[in-house]
Amino acid sequence: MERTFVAIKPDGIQRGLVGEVISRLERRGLKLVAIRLMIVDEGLARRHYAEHVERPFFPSLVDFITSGPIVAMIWESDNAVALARQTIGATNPAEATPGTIRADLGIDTGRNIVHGSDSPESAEREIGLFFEPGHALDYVRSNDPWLRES
Ligand code: D4T
Repeated sequence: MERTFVAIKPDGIQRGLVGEVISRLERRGLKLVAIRLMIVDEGLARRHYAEHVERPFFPSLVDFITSGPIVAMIWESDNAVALARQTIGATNPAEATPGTIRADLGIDTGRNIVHGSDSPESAEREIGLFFEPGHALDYVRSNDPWLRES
């Protein structure tokens, strides 16, 4: 089993898309194991987006992610990182595949609704930034045999 970090960004909260985003990941078959409504402060924003520190869009990215509440989540499944990224879609909603969250619900890269870790290593790092150790729950979901053959 793999875990990935997904966050609904401030635009997703303000546009009332929390249920829609969670519903799409749930219906795909991923299992929600941790969730937190929170404000991201500047320090956390800078750590989360550290790889982009030299990019021209970095200041606006930090301003945006700190501009209102986000929903931080950990989702679990086989290949959770890849499955979540596929369900979320390409960074630019205008280039994302129809049927993905970003294509169906957005139009602009700077307001792309949701974040998903891009590798298992990133997921581990980001989960560590947003959650205390042991915060994620280990529980059995009764529909698992209907989602996975073994
Ligand atoms: P996140 O990290 O939000 O899941 O996005 P991606 O993994 O799909 O894309 P990314 O790391 O390349 O970009 C992070 C974040 O920066 C915003 N962004 C990106 C932006 O505002 N302008 C840009 O030109 C790019 C490339 C959107 C997502």
